[in-house]
Amino acid sequence: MSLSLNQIIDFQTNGYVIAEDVFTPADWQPVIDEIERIISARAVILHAEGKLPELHEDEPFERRLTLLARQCPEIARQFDIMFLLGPAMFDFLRNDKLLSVVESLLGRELSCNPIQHLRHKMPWKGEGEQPIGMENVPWHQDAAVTSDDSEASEIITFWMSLVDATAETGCMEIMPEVFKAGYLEHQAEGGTTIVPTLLPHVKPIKAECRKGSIVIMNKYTPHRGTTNRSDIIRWSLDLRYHKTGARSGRNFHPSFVVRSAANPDNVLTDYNEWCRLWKEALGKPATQKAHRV
Ligand SMILES: O=C(O)CCC(=O)C(=O)O
Repeated sequence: MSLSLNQIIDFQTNGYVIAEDVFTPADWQPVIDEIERIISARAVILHAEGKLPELHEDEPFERRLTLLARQCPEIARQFDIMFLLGPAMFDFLRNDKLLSVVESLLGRELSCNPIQHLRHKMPWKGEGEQPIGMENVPWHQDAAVTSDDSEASEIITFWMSLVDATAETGCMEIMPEVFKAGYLEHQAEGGTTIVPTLLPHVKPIKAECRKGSIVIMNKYTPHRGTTNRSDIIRWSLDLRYHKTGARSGRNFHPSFVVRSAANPDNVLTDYNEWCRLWKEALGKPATQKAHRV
């Protein structure tokens, strides 16, 4: 599914667009099944080690990890794409519907950017309840998590939720049009975030969307995560793509070609090679900063 001309114009005007209902449940299910298998496998090991008393085997995808992590936070550690390296996730990074949307904005020569995450934002009822897992990501531009040698690269963020993303489950908040100001200085204090005195006085929008939709953002669009006040996990993916040949902003992690009209043989379809590239990159000592600050 390509974006419509109006959606492309909205993206160019506002620095974001929400493409609703791109995916059907069938597109997600292999990824969800894979995540569930990984959770079960970790749970069995931690249970055998005596670290996880209750397995909660009958709980659904939207709830089980919270119940397990409350007993044993270790189960949710390094629960991200580059550590899990699942074949269904590799397939999803190359999903045809997704790539057609990406192509609408970036053209025919596409690479998957290594800055990509699977997130499990756990419910938090507020003061009085111990939060588990990921904190809210504060106001930032994604350019701040790329190296400055990639300034000229268009690196576009494709954020999608595996459950409905609402104000209650913790959808993204976005500042429209601000991308035109370019890079705003960030600070490390408080988690890579725009220097508070530089934060634009712009009313943010709540990027609520149904499961199966994509929130697409320019790399200079300020956005932040919000608290999940529901009783389900807000599972989401944030993927990035860039034009093949452009700098990725993380040259020490692997980019790979996902679509090419000019050189179709360069498209990486080999799952084992993808795993090898990540393992090799993560096996090296970290010598460069991942964030600009
Ligand atoms: O998923 C979230 O809550 C934050 C994600 C985010 O900030 C990003 O994708 O850049």
